[in-house]
This record gives sequence, C-alpha cells and structure tokens, in this order.
Amino acid sequence: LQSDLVCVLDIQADKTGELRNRFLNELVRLLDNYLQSEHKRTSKVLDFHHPHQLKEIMEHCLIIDQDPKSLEEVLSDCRETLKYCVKTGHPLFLNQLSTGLDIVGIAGEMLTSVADTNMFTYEVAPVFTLIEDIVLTKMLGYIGWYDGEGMFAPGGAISNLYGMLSARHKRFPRVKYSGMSNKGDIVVFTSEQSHFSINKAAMLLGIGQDNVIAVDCDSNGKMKVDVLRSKIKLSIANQQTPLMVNATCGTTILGAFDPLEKIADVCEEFGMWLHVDGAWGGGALLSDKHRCLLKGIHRADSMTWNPHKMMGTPLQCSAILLKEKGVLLDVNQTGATYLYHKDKHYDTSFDTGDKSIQCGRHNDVFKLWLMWRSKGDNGFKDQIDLYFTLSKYLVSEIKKRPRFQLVLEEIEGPNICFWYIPSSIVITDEHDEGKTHLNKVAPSLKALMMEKGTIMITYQPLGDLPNFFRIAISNPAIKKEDLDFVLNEIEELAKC
Ligand code: ABU
Repeated sequence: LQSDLVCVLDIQADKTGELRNRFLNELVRLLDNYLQSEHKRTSKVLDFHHPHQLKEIMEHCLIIDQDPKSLEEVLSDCRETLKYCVKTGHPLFLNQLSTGLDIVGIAGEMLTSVADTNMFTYEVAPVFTLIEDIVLTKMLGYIGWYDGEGMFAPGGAISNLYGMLSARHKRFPRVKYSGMSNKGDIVVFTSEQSHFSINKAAMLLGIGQDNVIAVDCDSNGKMKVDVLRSKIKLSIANQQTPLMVNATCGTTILGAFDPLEKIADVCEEFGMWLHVDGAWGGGALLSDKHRCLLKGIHRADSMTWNPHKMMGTPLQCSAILLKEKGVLLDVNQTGATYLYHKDKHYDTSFDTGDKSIQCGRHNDVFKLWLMWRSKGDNGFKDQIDLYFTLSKYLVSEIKKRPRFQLVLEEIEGPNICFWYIPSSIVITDEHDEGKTHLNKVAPSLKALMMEKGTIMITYQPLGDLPNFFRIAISNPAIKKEDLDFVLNEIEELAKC
C-alpha cells in the first residue's frame, strides 16, 4: 500500500482481507488527523483559494481517468481533498447554523455508510426503521403530540415542503389525483424574515410564489399578528383561499421566534393549517430553560426540526413532524406493488417509504439516535443551554467595544448580529451615505478573514439594514475565549 501500485479492483480479490484492513486503518488515521486539526485553535479554519486556483492546484487529482488507480492514490486523493476543506467543526467556524463535530455522530454516519441501506422498507432496514420510529416518537413527545407521526427528510426546505403539502392535501384531498385546476388563488402567509424555502414549496405545489403573502415583522424580527389577521381578511375579501400560516421558530438571521399562541388563535379563527419552521429553533425544546420560546407549539399542525443544527448531528438530519397520524401516507401514497406489497410475511405498516415523496431515502436517523443514546436528554439540554449562555456572553462583550454595534440588543435565539463600524464611517438616521459605506464593511472584512483563514462568519443585509455579521452558536466546543478572539480578530482585520 505504501509503495506498490495496488489496483483498486484487487481489493475485491483480497481473500484474507489484509489489504482492506490496511487501507481502512490508513484512512482512519487520515480522518483522525483531520479531526484533531479541527479542534486545534492554532490551525486555520480554511485554506482559501479562488476556484480557478484550486482547480489548478488539485488538477492532478480531480480528473477521472480511463485506468484504475492504486489504493495509495485513493488515499492521497482523500488527503488532498481534506487539505482544502473548510473545517466546519473548528470552534472559529461560525459561518453557518450547522457547525461543530460530534464524534459519536460521525461514528453513526460511518456505520450508516457501511450498512448502506435504503429506508423505504422494513425488509431492507429493519433496525433503522425501528430506530426512526423511536426517535420520531421522542421528538413528537417534546412537542406534546402523543399520537403524531413524522419522517426524516433531506433538509429543512423539503420538510417545509411536506408541511405545505400536508396542508394542501387536508383542504383539497382530490388535488393529489386531479391537480390544481379550478382551485382559485390559494394563499399562504409567512413572515417577511422567514426562510426562502416557503416560496420554493409554494412554487412546487402549484400555489405560486405570488401567493405567498409576506407578513411584516416587528423590530425584533417577530411576525406581527395584527398584520397577519388583516392580511388574511383582505385575502378573503379578494376571493382568495387562505390555506396556511408558516410561523418561524428561530429565524435564519436574527433568530427570532414568532408568537405561536397568538398565531394559533388566528389559524383557529380562520380554519387554517399552522406549520412551524423550527429547523433552527426546534432544538430549544430540549432545554427546560428555553422551551418557552416555542410556547404553543402543540397547537400547530406540522413542524420542521433539523437536528443537524442546534443538536449538532452531522449533516444532514431534518424531520417533518405532524400532529395527526396517517396524513403522510394519505398525502403521498401511490402503492408501488413491487416495493410496498401488502402480502409480505411481516407487519407492512413498518414499510415507511410510501409516506415519502422520495423512493430511495437515506438513513439520516441512526447518527442522531446514537448521539441521543450517548448523551441522554440531559446531555442535549446542557448543550443547548450552553449555546444560549455563550450568546449572552458575546452580546455583553460586543456592548463593551465602541466600534461594534448590535443589531438587536436583546436576543432570543443564539444568533448574534452586529456591525463593525470603522471610525471613518458616521451613521446618522438621515444620512444614507454612511449606510452605503457600512454596507461594504462586512463583505470586505469577510474577504480578509477568508484569505487569512483564522475565522469564518457570515454576513447579510436585512430589509433596510446594511450588511451586518451574524454569528450563530451551534458548536459545543466553543469557549468564551474563542468569542473574545473573534472580536479581537475583526479589530485586527479592520486595520488592514
Ligand atoms: N437553512 C438555513 C441555513 C443557513 C445557514 O446555515 O446559515
């Protein structure tokens, strides 16, 4: 393996398994080195190159040749690939809502790959099917739905799609067969700061983006319920059919939680489906201290919850959860007789695949179950509480630094949004020129931090607000010192 050119195909003819064993040991060593470097504060978060440069550097290992490669070359390809990966488990990678690395979660992902099975039927995924049921029951219990159901889906956008699909089906059960003709304008309501996947779901379901009605938010990013009510009334006056409200628990940017109790009242008043996009904030249900952010969640009809965000499960891991059992099958069943035969010799209610819009479905649940088994409920509770504690610390540190300004002084979720304002920029309410300059600061600092590779933080504008940084805390490896370092580093970069 070290020196010989061993044809990859030989591994199939490796009767003693010695070659496989050496190859896998070498691979584990390589992966372990990478994982170690992810937790070293002194190692860079990324080694950035522009696309054309990276293509050139990696040219020798990107091209797929006609002839097979040696296992040594395969390992070298893996080594080279990791070299230029962004270290998303590094405590100074703060760019996304999904950060961190959980060794047990990684073990779960590895086992999932080795077991390599499809989640559609019990016959090919017996243990994983039972595990999915147990984990979903646990998540449903945290919502307060004791006779609900759910399914793991490829990401929060698809889970939100399932929520809207279920809402449409419950109101128009024949649409599944006859399509959307003659349904008039069906409208859905969502806050102006909700996730773009609500628009995508409306596009895909024949509702249309124009029929997604954006509801204004207050200064904390929460949906204004009085505006929601009046927009629903207006839609009725306009002969439209108000179908669903999407409430967000943990908005992507500000981390705001929409007021569920009040929104549920409105949905009851107008007979509308309430879907909650808790992709980010759903994890707060695990914390005794912070569960109140989702007060009223049990009154919703469906909920998206992504364990790959606050719970730190390796990507991807997203669940759609419904209050009423049986809806998913009712909505999605086509009854393919080659796969979902009813004359199998076991209880075919354990064949979950026909509840899904997919055929092949990846096993996203095993790694979450393994993490949950290892941490217990209390481990997750502590993890979530830590994020909130660290967020409050960062807010208090930002308040001490004159060149930093918070977007929200009081935060709900573990999102901290702020500007770095160089002394050359003066912001006054009337003076838009200052804002125009400020709009360029975060992108310039982001470029510098990526080139240097020490930290990684995202930025965005929001409504009239010029570009600002957002740090979302979702990595239990983060320490207060890391957050101090981030602020110091921004000040350093600003000198460049
Ligand atoms: N679906 C939202 C993901 C955005 C983020 O990680 O920043």
